[in-house]
Amino acid sequence: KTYNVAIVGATGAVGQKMLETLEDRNFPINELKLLSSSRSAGLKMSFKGEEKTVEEAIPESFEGIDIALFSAGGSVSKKFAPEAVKRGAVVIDNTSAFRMAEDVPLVVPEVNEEDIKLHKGIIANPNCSTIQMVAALEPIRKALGMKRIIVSTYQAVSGAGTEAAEELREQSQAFLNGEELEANILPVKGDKKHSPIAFNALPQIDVFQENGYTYEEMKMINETKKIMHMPDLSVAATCVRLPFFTSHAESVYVEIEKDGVTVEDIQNLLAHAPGIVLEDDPSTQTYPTPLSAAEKREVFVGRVRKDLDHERGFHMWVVSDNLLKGAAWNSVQIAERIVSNEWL
Ligand code: 11C
Repeated sequence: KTYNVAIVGATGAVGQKMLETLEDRNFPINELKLLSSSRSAGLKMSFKGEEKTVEEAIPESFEGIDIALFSAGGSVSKKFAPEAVKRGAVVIDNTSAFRMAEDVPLVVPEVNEEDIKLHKGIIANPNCSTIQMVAALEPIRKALGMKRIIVSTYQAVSGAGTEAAEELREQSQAFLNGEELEANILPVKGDKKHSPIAFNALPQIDVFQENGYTYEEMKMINETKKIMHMPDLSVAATCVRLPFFTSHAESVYVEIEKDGVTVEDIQNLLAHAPGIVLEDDPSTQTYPTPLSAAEKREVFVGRVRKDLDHERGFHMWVVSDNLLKGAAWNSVQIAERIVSNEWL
């Protein structure tokens, strides 16, 4: 059986990766539609050696579509996802538009695949930094229970889109030429003030909320509780943008429920968990980095240590390609599970 698939936001950083991932995975496609805003309509993209023209998204674009992957910003999803659902498509939405809505499953297949079948037309793909963290923590939670998470992130510029990546490139060149740095995009496009990212670290990802946390930090906190079905879990997050292009890295502190657990126990759980690769050997300086994880679909974990003061506390380093597992691959993975389980 084959399916009619649409990508909305096909020309964006994530949209391009969705196209590549559908091709790499040989997803059973009958017809593929590439949709975008009027600005990118007419651009050509290649799929399985064939040139395809990007079309402007309109409600009628979704006639006959079985699965629509959205990654063109929250306002586009809010406008067009209901139109797609009305026409019989299942929407996998990679924006924050519907993530916290009660009747929308928020899914990382390694954690809560079963939630997919509760969908009423829309399934939300979580924020990239949330996805890799919950994928790494799920095998630990399942075996040992979990009480608290404290996470600090080290996030790539591509998370803020292709313009942010271009800004890092231009600023880096200017910095090395001894020129003044021009900042127009980061930390947040459209916010009041901009700061250089090249050779810098910005402790702001997305806009500030009233409680002093950023929206990115609140996404990590709220989405984690929803995905893991743990409304009372303690989660704290600090999200920081760093000057590299791909992969988010995270320093994760987790407090488990069980006593007497060793570092080896945690490493064993991670080594056998789906979608996780353990790269952890201090004797050979083995640990994942943003560069080593880039262009790969898995979540990489290293630096597993026991807290020196808390018997049930563990620290670890979690790295994954933010555009793949953090976005395009997680979305395609959800589509694969829908198809294989007939959850359309
Ligand atoms: C970033 N995590 O790195 C963001 C990008 O809610 O899907 C993804 C935003 C989202 O800036």
